Amino acid sequence: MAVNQTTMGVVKHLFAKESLTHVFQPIYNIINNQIIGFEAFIRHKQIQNPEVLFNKANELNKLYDMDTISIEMALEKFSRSYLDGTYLFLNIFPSTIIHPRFPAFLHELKKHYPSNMKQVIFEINEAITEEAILDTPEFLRNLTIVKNMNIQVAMDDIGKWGVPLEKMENIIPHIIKLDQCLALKLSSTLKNQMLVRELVGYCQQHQITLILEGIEENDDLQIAKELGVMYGQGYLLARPQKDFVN
Ligand SMILES: [Ca+2]
Repeated sequence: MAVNQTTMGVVKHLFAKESLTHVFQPIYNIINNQIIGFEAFIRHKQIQNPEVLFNKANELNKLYDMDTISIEMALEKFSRSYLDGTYLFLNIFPSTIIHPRFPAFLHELKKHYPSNMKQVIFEINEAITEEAILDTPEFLRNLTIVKNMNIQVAMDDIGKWGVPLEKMENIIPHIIKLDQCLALKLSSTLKNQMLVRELVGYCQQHQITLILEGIEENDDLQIAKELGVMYGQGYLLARPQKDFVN
């Protein structure tokens, strides 16, 4: 009993607001060099590696709690920054979206931050372990609740595990984010150039905004522009930072 209580106390503390913080990475319109938004990345004060953190949360069955605490904290900070016309990109796991408490959580968010909801974009993480969730009726039903609240939906990490075009037809995202594996050495990798060009065409046809992640070299940025990419993110443009900087 005593052991259990101690363990529970440790777990609770592990995912408490006091243990968590964020860094924010700007996302740019690469044509006019303006910031269009920021992606929030969760950081833990004791667990430095985010992957270790997510695995730990998963193992302790706390992924939903951590995901929703993270979303609320980032939005709370964003709401105090008064960044009109700028978007806040929030990572979310498919398992969070299908959680029974998720619709109520969304209503609470809307109650507290009514004027910021239209600035929120949920980035649905393409974690390979949760891929099957994307096809479930619960997922698509709760996604409709998200969209009806004027929250935009982005599909994250496209290209990392292949390009799930059939999933996009179910999800109908507003945005897709191309994984950094496509940006890396883009200027010298013909295969990736062809894929990016194809996806730019697909997005134009379906009125989806495309963002290329992981731009680190100027040559790759220039090629991305030539291929028709309008929005980008990556160390070359700006690193994640402690606050929103305009
Ligand atoms: Ca992301």
